[in-house]
Amino acid sequence: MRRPMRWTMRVRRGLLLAGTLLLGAVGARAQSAKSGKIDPTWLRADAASKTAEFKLVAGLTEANGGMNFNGFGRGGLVLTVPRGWNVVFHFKNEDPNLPHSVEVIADVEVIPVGPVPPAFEHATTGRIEQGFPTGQGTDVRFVPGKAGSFLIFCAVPGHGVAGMWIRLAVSDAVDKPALATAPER
Ligand SMILES: [Cu+2]
Repeated sequence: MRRPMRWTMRVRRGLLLAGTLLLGAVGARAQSAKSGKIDPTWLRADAASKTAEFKLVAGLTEANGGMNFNGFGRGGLVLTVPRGWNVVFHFKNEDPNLPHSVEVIADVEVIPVGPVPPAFEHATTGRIEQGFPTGQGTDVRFVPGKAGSFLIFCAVPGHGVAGMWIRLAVSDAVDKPALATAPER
């Protein structure tokens, strides 16, 4: 009678340990999912001057090996702006490992490997192929003159294809800018 009891205890202990490890793994996943959250301070709108200012951070989190904007990739974040507003991206690269850049491009089925012409005049950080090193950035100012859906894309070769792009929606149907999450593509 003793031996089976002890065996049962051992199995129980083992199951308990496995359960604890599993719970730990689930907890870590939940935490990383939680980091993909919109911070309301990222977007500032001024209706009088029709200006939308967006804090756009490359490599904000470790998601996708740092190849993310504000922790999002593959279209998981959508900035909507009214057509004809002044759009300002306060771009900064906080990725400790990789250089990054930004340009607004047409919404295409096949994500480009590297730089393509921007969808709007001045809608680019410049240095788009080599990118900005860690801790550096620039302001991007442009006026989206046509409504539609566009991509905010990192043009450093390979980054966009790896998922480093989010969305810009230019709309005639809204009177103020907004940020929202969306399903990743
Ligand atoms: Cu990049």
